[in-house]
Amino acid sequence: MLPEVVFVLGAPGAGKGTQCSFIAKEYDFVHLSAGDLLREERQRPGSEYGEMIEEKIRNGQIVPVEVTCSLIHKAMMNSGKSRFLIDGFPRNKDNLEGWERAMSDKTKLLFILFFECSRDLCTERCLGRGAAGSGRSDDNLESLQKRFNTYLHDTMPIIKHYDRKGLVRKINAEVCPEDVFDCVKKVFREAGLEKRIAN
Ligand code: UP5
Ligand code: MG
Repeated sequence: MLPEVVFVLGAPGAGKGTQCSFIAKEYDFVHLSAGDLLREERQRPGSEYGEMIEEKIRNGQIVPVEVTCSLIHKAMMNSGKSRFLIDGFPRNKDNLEGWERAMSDKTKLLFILFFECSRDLCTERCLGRGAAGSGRSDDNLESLQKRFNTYLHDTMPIIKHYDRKGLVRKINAEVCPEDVFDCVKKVFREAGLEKRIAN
């Protein structure tokens, strides 16, 4: 059986990471955040990509797919599991085409979870997280403006591409995390994905 993948998309701060943690606790899915994998690679001593990744992240630009896709692939293989939430990827045409070249034959894409949240609310959340000490070099107003431009110009077309294929499951992310998760559970139920059996 091919490994199964759900892509998780939405604006910066929409709550992708928060919801993926909830899902991974209750369902048999491994949460792989492309952003977290890139931040780890940036910190890895001897990484040839560290500086490039930091530069891209601070400027809200997208890292070339060869780097991101190979980190995702490696994390999938190392997990030994077969169901994955891929959080924050694919974000542009380069990501999409790179994934299709390298991974689409090796995986089954189930659907796209799309968290919809206004720019103002997302900005407030990310700035709040920055003020609370996230340590993220992109949780500041200047980087957030760039992240949003990239999201609107590069990522929205990818979401539309999947929507035309009937794969997008849109969720209102403007309510409290528990209420967002109720909608996520409904999507999983409708897709026939059961909760992990407690043991
Ligand atoms: N929060 C969450 N849900 C809430 C709710 N319902 N109500 C109130 N508050 C809520 O949440 C953000 C904050 O909001 C938290 O404080 C949370 O408690 C609160 P989070 O769950 O972290 O949201 P998320 O959507 O994951 O936000 P994140 O900032 O991680 O989104 P981005 O998409 O901007 O960040 P990511 O880490 O994916 O990418 C960062 C950068 O990496 C990109 O800009 C890019 O430069 C690079 N990148 C690539 O180049 N390629 C990739 O494939 C991926 C990333
Ligand atoms: Mg995140």
